[in-house]
Amino acid sequence: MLTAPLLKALNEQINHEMFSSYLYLSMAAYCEAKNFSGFAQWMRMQSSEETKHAMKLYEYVHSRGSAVTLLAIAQPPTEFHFPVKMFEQVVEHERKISGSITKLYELAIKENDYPTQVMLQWFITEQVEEEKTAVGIVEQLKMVGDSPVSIMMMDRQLGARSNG
Ligand code: OFO
Repeated sequence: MLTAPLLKALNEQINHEMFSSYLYLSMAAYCEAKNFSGFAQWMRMQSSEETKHAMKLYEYVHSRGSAVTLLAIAQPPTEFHFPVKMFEQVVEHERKISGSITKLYELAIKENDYPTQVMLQWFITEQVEEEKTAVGIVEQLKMVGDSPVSIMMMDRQLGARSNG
């Protein structure tokens, strides 16, 4: 069984992951409405990846004989500054999530919960990858500038993402 503080923190992390999923889905809807279907596709895949992260934690909590409590998901913003600032927002958000995973890991150490520490190592590695990907897109967007042709090319490139 998980200790009460760890269970509470894991429930909160599930909520952060679900909010991430909501945030990226909102970005997808925004891109869709602007007819950037490639950017929208990338965001949809990112959203679905975040749901998987939440479910990974959900399954883990149950595998430890505890029960998940789902918390209310906050409404995400609906307006974004396309495209550079929107991706900068993704980077900023992922850094925040990395911070909450780190806090969770510190708590697992404090609670002497070794299985949770091992489980969270997957998330720590994943966050490095997520931050790197988002920073890479920001850099590319800055490089190509705001010419319509470049944006259309980026739209096509990001639209090729099929895993989430
Ligand atoms: Fe994008 O992060 Fe989940 O964990």
